[in-house]
Amino acid sequence: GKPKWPRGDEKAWKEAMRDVDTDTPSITRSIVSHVQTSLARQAYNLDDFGAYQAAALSVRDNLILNWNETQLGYTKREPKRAYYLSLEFLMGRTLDNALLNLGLKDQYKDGVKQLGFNMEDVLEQERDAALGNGGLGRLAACYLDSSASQELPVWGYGLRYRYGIFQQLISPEGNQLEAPDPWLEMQNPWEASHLPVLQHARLDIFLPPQLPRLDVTYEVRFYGNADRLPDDSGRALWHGGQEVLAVAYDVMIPGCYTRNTNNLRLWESKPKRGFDLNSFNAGDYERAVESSNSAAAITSVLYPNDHTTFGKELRLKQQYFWTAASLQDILRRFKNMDKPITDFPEYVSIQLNDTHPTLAIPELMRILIDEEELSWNTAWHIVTNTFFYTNHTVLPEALEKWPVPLMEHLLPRHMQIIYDINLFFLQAVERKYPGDRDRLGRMSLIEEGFPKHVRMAYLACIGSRKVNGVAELHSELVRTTILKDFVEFEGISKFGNVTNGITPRRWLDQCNPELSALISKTLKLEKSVWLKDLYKLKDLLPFAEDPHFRKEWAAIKQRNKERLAQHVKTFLGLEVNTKAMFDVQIKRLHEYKRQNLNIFGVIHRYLAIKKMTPEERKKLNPRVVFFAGKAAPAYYIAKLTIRLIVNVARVINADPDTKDYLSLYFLPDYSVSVAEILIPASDISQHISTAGTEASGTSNMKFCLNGGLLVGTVDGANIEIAEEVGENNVFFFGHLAPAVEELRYQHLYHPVPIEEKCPALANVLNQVSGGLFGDGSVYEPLLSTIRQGDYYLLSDDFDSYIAALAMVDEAYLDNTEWVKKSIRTTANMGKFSSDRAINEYAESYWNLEAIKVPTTSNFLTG
Ligand code: GL7
Repeated sequence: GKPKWPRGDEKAWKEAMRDVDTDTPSITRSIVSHVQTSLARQAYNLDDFGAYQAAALSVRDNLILNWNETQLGYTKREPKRAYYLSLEFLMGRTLDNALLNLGLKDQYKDGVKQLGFNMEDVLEQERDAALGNGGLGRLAACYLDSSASQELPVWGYGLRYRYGIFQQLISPEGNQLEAPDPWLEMQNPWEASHLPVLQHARLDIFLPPQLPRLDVTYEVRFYGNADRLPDDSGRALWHGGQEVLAVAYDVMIPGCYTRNTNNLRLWESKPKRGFDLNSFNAGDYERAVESSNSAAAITSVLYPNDHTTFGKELRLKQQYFWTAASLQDILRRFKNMDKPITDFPEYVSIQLNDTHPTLAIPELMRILIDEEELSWNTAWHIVTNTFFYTNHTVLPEALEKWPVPLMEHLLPRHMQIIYDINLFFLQAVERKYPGDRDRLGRMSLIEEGFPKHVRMAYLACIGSRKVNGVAELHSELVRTTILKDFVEFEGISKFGNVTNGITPRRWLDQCNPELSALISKTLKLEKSVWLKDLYKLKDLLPFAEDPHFRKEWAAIKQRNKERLAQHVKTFLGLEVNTKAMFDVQIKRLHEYKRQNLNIFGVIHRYLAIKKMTPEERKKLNPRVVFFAGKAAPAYYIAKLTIRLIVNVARVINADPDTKDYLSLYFLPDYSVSVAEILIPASDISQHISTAGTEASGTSNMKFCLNGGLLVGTVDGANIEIAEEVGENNVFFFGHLAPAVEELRYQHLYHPVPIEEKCPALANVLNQVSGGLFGDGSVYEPLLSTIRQGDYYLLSDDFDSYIAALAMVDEAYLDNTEWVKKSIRTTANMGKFSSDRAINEYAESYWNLEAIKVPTTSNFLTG
C-alpha cells in the first residue's frame, strides 16, 4: 500500500508546524533568530546591512510558506497554467514590495525599530536586481506582480545572469563609462534554496554563489548533427555537440493581500561535468577546461542593448538554453498530470515576450516529433495553440534576424524544422495567392541574401495562436506595417492589442506612501481595495474642488520634491531648488526617444533667459530639469547626448544670470530604485518620441499615476492616457504618426536648410558648435544627425515643442488649476493598472482562471 504520510505522529507535525508571522513579537523573534544563526552575528556587531539581511531572511521564511502552499494548491487542482517567457525581468528591490504585499510593513517597521534600526535605512541596503534593460523587462516584472495579486497561476521563466545591466559612471568630461554589476556578490536572500544560507557578505571570505535547486536540472544540447531518419516519419536524430546543464533558481513573487505567491524560475548554466572526461582521457586537458568555461559563460551577462540586435552567437545560445530548459520543465509538469499530450494547449499557454523566446516554437516541434513521435500536423496543431506572441517595437533595427549559417551550426535540427515550417507555410500562401511570387518572397521566414537570415517575428507570428502589440496605435502599426501580409493571409482576428500597464503597488503605494495614505483616507477605503481595483481612483475626482484636499495633495508633491533634492545632495553633492517646477525625462538614451530635443529645448530656454532683463527674469517660474538613463555601450550618438547634457548642466548651473531660473541635472546610474524617487517628485515628465516609434512607454503611466502631468507626442500609450485623463490635462505637440513617412521623404529628396526651416533650432545647434558648452567639434557627429537627414524629425517638431513648454509655464502660474489637473490625472489612471492588462491576457488569450490558495496551511493533508 501507500506509505503513511506524514511519517510519524501527525499531532507532533501539526504542533511543530509554523505559519506566517503576523505580530511584531514573533517577527522580532524571527529577525533575531536569523541574526544569531543564519548570519552568526550578535546584537553588538549588527550593522544596517546585517539588519537588512536578517529582516529579508525572516520575510523570505514567510514567503516560502505561502509559496509552498500556492504551488501545492496548483498541483492538486491541475488548473490551466500560463508561462511568461522573458529574457529580462527588471525586478528592482524586493524587501519593501514583499512587506507591503504581505501587509506586514508596519509590524516589521516596529520590530526593526525595537532592535535599534530605522526601516528606511534598512531598506536602502538592498541592491536592485537589474536583470533587464528598460521598459520591456520592467513590464515583465509588473506582470508577475499582477499575476500573483490576481491569483492567476502564472510562472515567469528567465535567465539568472551573473551580471545584470551595467553600472553607469560619468567621467569628468561627461562620458558614460560602464562597470560590471555583480549583483550576486552579496547573497541574494530572495531565492529559494533547500539549504541554509551560510554566506557572510561583509566578512571578506570567499562567497560561493547561491545554492542551486539541485532537484531541478535539465540538459541542453548545442551544435552536433541532425540526421533525418530514413523512414518517412519526419523524425530526426540530433546528436553530438556540446551538452550543458540548466539549474533552476526560484524567486518568490508574492501577490498583494493574498497568500498566492507565484514563481519566477531563472536558469543558470553550468557544465554537465566539471570535465569532459573523453577529452581528459585523450590528454586534451585545456579543451576540457574550455568547455566547462563556455558552459558557464552562457548565463554570465545580460546583453545591454535595447532596440538593436547584434547577431552574437552567445546571445543565440542564451535564447536556446533558456527556451529549451523552460520547455522541458513545463512538459515535465504537464506530464505529471497524466493527460494525453494533445491536451497540452488546454493546460498550457506560453506568452513570448517579444521574439527573444521564438526558438521555443521549433523546439516544441522537435520534442513533439522526434521524442513524442507525433505527426507533423498534430505537433503543429499543439504548437500553434500554445504560444502567444507580443511584439514590443516596430523599429526595424530591433527586429531579430539570425544568420542561417549560425543557426545551422548551433541548432542544426531547429534549422531543418524552420525550413519545413516555411515550406508548408509558403505552400499555403501559394494556394491562397497563386503565382504571387512577390508575396512569397515578402512572407518567407527566410530573408534572401549573403548570408540568408531567419526572420524571427514572422516565425513567432505564424507559430502563435494570437499576436498583440502593447498600445492601440502600436498594435495598429503592427497590423498595417510589419505584419500586414500576415493579417491579410491569416485574418485580422488573430491580431489584437493589450495596452501595457504598471503595478500600482510598487508605482504608487511603495514609491509614494504619503499619497497612497491620502487616497485611502479620502476614499474611505482600505488600500487593499483600491490598489487591486484602480478604477476606484475615479472617486477622487470631486475632491479636486476641495481646497483642503488640494493643499494636502500639493504638500505631498512638495515633500517628494524635497526627498529627491536630498537624494541629489547625497549622491551628487548638489543643491536643488525645490521651489522650482520639476521637469523629468528618464528612460534609455535613444535617438527615437529624443532626449536631444529636450536638451536643445533647455539650451533654447537658457539663451532666452540670458537675453532678459533682471526684471523680466523675476516673472519666470523657475525650472529644474532632470535627466537619467543609460546608453547602450556601443551607441555612440546616445553617449554623445549624455556628454552634451552633462556639459550643458555644468555651464547653466554655474551661470549667475540664469541659475535661479533654470538648472539641469543628469543623475547617473538610473535604476528602478532611482525611478521610485524621481517619479513621485515630478511636476511634468517628457515622453517625446517621434510619432509612431515608442510602442507604448510605461513610465508615462507611472508619472501620471503620481500626479505628474505629461508633456508628449501623440505616440504609444500617451494617446490612451490623454483619452482617459482628458486632453486638457496633457501637453501634446508634434507631428502625428501618419505624417512621418512623408516628412522623412522630404528630408531626403527636398531638403530645406535648417536655418530656413527652424531658425530657433539652428541657433541652438550653432551655439553648441560654437563652443558654448566646451569644444564644439566633439558634438559634430550628434549635430549632423539633425542637420543632415534628421530621421527623427527634430526640426519638424522643435517649434511646437517649445510652444508646448510655454503652455506648461502658463498653466503652472495658476497653482489652483494646476493642482486640479494633477488630481484629475491620477484619478483617471485606473485603466493603466497591470492588473487590467494581465486580466486581458488571462481572459482573451490564455483562457486562464484565478485560483485562490487555501487561507490556512494545508501542508499536512497534501
Ligand atoms: C519596448 C518599447 O520600446 C516600449 O515602448 C514599451 O513600453 C516596452 C514594453 O512593452 O517595450 N520595446 C522594446 O524592445 N523595448 C521596450 O522597452 C526594449
